[in-house]
Amino acid sequence: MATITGAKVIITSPGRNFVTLKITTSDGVTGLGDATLNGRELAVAAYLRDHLVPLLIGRDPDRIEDMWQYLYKGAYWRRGPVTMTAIAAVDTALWDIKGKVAGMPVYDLLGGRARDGAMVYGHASGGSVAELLDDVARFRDLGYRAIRAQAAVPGSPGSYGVRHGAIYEPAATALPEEQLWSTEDYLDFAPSCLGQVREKFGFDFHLLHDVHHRLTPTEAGRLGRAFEELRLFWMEDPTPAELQESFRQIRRATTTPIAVGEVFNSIWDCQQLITERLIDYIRASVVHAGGITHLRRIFHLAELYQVRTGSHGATDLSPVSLSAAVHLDVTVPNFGVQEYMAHSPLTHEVFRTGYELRDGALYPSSAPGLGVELDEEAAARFPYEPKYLPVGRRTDGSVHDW
Ligand code: KDG
Ligand code: MG
Repeated sequence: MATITGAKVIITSPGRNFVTLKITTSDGVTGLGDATLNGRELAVAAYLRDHLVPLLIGRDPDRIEDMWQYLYKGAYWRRGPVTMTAIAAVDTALWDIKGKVAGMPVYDLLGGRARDGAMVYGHASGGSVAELLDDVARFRDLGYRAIRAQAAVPGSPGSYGVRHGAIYEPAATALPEEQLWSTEDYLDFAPSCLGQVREKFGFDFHLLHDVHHRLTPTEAGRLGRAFEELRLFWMEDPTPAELQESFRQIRRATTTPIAVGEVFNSIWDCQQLITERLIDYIRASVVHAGGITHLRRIFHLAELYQVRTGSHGATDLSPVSLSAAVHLDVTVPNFGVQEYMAHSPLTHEVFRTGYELRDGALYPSSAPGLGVELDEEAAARFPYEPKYLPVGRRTDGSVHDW
């Protein structure tokens, strides 16, 4: 029986911070797991180094489900983003190892592909509606079949999702930047902004929009109704989702499909949303929702209720996460869409990936395991840099959901 002989936490910042766990077995096989929690990276690194790595040494890397249960139930303190991201890193690395030992890509270990590739959505944005329209045109020319559209709300410098330069990276400052936000201005602006996208480009592509948790259920219902004639693929994170029952109110108000889940870390965060069909898409991720083992459980629960998947895939999820997501995406019957923001060339100096983007879809590598390698020498050239996500403030100065 092979055993785990080493587990190393690698922190690197090639364009942005990433935490990666690399597990090595007595047979010399290695596996990678993403452990990046944007703006709170070192908490997960310490959880891994100080509390999980000592538990891994000498264990059987084959027993993935048992390892998951051991780390989850064995902690006594359950759930939470730090714990679940750390467990995810171990879980993902063990799937990678199992695939390499079996000589199979992870999608084959998961039962094989239900589709060849996973449709992705790209992020079009603009400092104005005119800029947004140009960006939507660019994504259409690139072959994307699904496009998220965000534009700066006049008078709200804290508008979510507007790219400055080639890469959108909200965790950009050494201390949190405070950004002003007006819900009233946004509610006036968003329907007309997306309306202009449909007016110019029509309905032959999927249009998505991220509200980024900024509304109340009443406001979200009103916005969803205003979006109805635009036939969105989804309205994402209309409200903060701690209060799962509040989605009943949004549901009653509108038929615009709803997607939620990027900040969820366990099945308990979405159990009610799924079983009462209060959402249409579950957006939890491999890295923040306990790894492939736990995300698969969430996706299977969702399948029973005709809720489809739409995993989070911003650039703060490393190429290891993205690869794991695509392996899972191509296997689940209830796949919806995969978020995709290309990582920067600097990030790819450290992470060598095998997935490919073609015709608006990501195709997983057929290499054994996850098909991602981390160049440790390159990683060492990019030391950690403290970076925080912004904090939102209303125009009266009080803190709002960013
Ligand atoms: O770290 C925070 C980002 O991952 C988040 O703001 C991105 O909302 C996001 C999205 O839909 O990708
Ligand atoms: Mg989002």
